[in-house]
Amino acid sequence: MMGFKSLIGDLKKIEPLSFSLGLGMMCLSLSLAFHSGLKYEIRNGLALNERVVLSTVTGNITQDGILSKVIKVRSDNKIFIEVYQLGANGQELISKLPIPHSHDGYFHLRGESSNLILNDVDGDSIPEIVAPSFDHNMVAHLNVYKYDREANSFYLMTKKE
Ligand SMILES: [Ca+2]
Repeated sequence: MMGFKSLIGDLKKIEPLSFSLGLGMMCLSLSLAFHSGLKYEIRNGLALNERVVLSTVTGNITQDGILSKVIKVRSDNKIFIEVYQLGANGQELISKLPIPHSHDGYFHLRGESSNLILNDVDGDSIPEIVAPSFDHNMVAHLNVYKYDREANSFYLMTKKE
C-alpha cells in the first residue's frame, strides 16, 4: 500500500489547475499491479544492457494530424520513452524521454493492466503519455509526459520539485 500512497502523492504534485476531473477519475480507478510487474521484470530483465521494447502505443498526441508511435524501452539499465512520428517516409524519432526510475511499472485502468497508455490526464482533449515506474525502493510512480506545442517537445508533468 505504500506504493499506492506514493502514487497519490505524485498525482497531487501536478499543478492544481491541471488536476482535473479526468485525472481524478483515473486516480480513483487506478490500482497497482505490483506483483505482476515484478514477475514480468524478472522474466525479461536478465539482459539489462540490451535494448528491450517494453510496450508500444500509437495515437494523435501532437494534434497535428500525424500519428505518433510511443515506445517504452529499456536500454543500458534505464527506461526511456521514445516518440516517433509516422509519416509518408517512415517513422522519425522526435523525442527521447528518460524515465527517472529504473524499474518498469504497471497499473490497472478500467480493468486492463498496462505499463504504457495515452490518456487525457488534464482534460484539454489532448492525450498525455502515462508511463508508470518503480524506484529503487520499489515505490510506484506515475510519470505523465505532456506535449508542449510551442517548444515541440514533451515535459514531465509529474516531476517533483
Ligand atoms: Ca491532455
